[in-house]
Amino acid sequence: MITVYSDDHVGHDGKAELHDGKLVPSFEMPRRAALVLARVQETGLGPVMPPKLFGLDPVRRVHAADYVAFLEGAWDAWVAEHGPWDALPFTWIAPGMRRVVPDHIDGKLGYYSFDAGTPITAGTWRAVRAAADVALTGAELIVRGERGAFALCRPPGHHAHRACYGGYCFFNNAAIAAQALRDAGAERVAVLDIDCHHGNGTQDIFYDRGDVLFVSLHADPVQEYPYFLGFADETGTGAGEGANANYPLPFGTDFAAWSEALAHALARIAAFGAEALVVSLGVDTFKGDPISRFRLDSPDYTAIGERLAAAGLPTLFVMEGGYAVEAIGLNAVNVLQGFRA
Ligand code: Q9C
Ligand code: ZN
Repeated sequence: MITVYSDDHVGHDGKAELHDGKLVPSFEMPRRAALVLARVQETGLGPVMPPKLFGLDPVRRVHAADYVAFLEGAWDAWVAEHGPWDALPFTWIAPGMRRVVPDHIDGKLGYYSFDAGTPITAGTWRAVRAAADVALTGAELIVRGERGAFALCRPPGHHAHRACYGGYCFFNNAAIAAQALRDAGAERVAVLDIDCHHGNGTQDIFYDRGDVLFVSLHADPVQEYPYFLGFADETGTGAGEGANANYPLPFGTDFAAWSEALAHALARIAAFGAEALVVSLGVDTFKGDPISRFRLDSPDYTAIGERLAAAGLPTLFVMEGGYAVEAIGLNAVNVLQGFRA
């Protein structure tokens, strides 16, 4: 299986995030992608290629133009105001307030975000652009007939909405890839999100569309981030009614229970008649993950890959979360090896 990877992520290197009332070192760090890449190379999964450059047009197919422009200029605007320390928002729009775009960068950060865990740094723009190119290059491999491809994206993307960042995500790489597959002629595309957190951004981007099915297995939002989306009664709206399926699972979920939900998810995907599958591949379902509460073990990821292969669809894997850094390479590449076997 071909892996698409760019070094351009390394400059996205947040110092800290708000966690348990403290500013702690960012869980989402450059070493994550480096270790996944190392494991790809060690295991001989297949060739590693750099992304092609697609520009921002395919990004704007799923993200608002003003949001993309904001991200491009955010670091410079922040530095001009506060100097070169990570940009973090501290206030947001609540019900009863007005949705107006502020002039000041501090207000803009709140306007375009939903949490205080997602720093913008000097290298963020370069990294988010490269991650989108990585995903788009992976999508192109699928269009050209590859049965599977791995977009080793960093930063991750599934929490990013059309015009809003958070959850360590800026551009929604999986959504950009799914849209690119549609634009290349696939009539129906499914996105299966197996990150431990609900893919709120991806769901929202496709919520009113019947051509892209979104299916997600994740920790129940009554217990876990992102808290405000990802419930089982969210089934889509308008033309998208019936094209969204959430499988919220409790803290402590092990592979047996997770696996049952996967069977339901795969049945939904089969019934939808997708021509291609995008997998939002988070491995923060691992029992050793420092911020998640599921109990999957490393060999389970191989079994997941086998199950995904059995779905029989051309499949693009897009890297999302996973914060047990020492195990991230093993767990992520186990999925890919299971798929290939
Ligand atoms: N104190 C992804 O896995 N912060 N994002 C949790 C709790 C948000 C995870 C911190 C976690 C976002 C792509
Ligand atoms: Zn996650």
